[in-house]
Amino acid sequence: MEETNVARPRRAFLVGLILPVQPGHVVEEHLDELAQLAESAGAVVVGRAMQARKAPDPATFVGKGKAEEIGTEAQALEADLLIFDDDLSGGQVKNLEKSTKLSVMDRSGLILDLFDQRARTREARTQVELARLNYMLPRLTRQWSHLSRQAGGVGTRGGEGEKQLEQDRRLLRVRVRRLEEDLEKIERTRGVQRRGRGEVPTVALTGYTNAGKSTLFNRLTHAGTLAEDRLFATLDAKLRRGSVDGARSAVFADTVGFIRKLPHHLVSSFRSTLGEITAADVVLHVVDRSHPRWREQMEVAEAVMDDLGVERDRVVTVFNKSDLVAPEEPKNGGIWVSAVTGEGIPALKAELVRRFGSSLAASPPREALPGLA
Ligand SMILES: Nc1nc2c(ncn2[C@@H]2O[C@H](COP(=O)(O)OP(=O)(O)OP(=O)(O)O)[C@@H](O)[C@H]2O)c(=O)[nH]1
Ligand SMILES: [Mg+2]
Repeated sequence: MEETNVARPRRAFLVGLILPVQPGHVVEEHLDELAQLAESAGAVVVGRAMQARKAPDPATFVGKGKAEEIGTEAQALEADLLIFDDDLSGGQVKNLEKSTKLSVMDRSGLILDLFDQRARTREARTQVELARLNYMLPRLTRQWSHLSRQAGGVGTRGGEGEKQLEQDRRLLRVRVRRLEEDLEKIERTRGVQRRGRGEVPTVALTGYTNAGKSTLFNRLTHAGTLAEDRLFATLDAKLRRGSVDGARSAVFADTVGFIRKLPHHLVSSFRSTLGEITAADVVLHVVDRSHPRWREQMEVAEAVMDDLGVERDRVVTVFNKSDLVAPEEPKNGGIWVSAVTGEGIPALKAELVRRFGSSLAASPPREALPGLA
């Protein structure tokens, strides 16, 4: 008899909706990425379905008949989970679970699960919990009354209907306020550490998930940061000193990546981590130039940076993974590097030197820089 402690991975079936604004080939690509997200979260993807409609069905997102069809097909593949690429309402989740007899989640919920798995520090955990509560609040339906225990540790079972729902909401809001206060404290500490770094310029690495930020960070700072072919390998901002020009150095910050359809609450909850980007002297926008959709990925990252209030003139575009790009492709429009082979790194450092001019630190002792890894 075989016995194992490892839980059987969830078997996921993916669902996308083709809309007038979202043609079939785009939905295919979004589902490819959704599959990567699901696999990064430890699930096995067993199949996918798409439906073309003028608009989502308010009750079941896809059509009612289609939902039943998907349920049958997914069960035949022994799926235990349906993942929808777009946001679902609480009511849609409830109806879909009823008609398919499978658990149902959406892309935002999946990203939150993935972040949950990755969060290590108190800051990351607090931010993820806050994002999750903000995600849950508008989706609360009566069937979710178990939430009251999760949220407040108060075992209020057996309450009825609307009253129960109202109580759940109140508990969640109280918890949200607590978390926001905690985050403000953490943010103040970060601010103090940042000021402590004084004259040493900061360079933040940002960009789409899997672009190669951590690999480039390691190359620039000789750090051993986790770089992986998984989405959202990095959650916490990580700081480390790196030399840019002989004896002169800067503080580099590796940060969490972005993705399309990133839940809005996640971005706002990650304010303190993303603060490293807002506060940096120079922001390196790392782009996986070998990715077929690099242009769209760039736009997604640029939109988030705009949201965060990062002025474009602080941003240097870094086209990474040049080793995977056909040699005949013209290498213009940004700084081309390969974080893996080291190609282009001297040009990148030269650009940093040019931007910092005389403000580059003449290497103050390491211990004089608080908050570094
Ligand atoms: N061929 C090639 N692969 C690269 C290069 N840079 C990074 N990679 C690979 O791309 C994958 C993702 O790299 P990471 O550095 O983890 O990417 P990231 O942007 O930090 O990703 P997240 O933290 O998940 O947002 C890894 O498998 C790296 O080995 C490069 O220049 N060339
Ligand atoms: Mg990373």
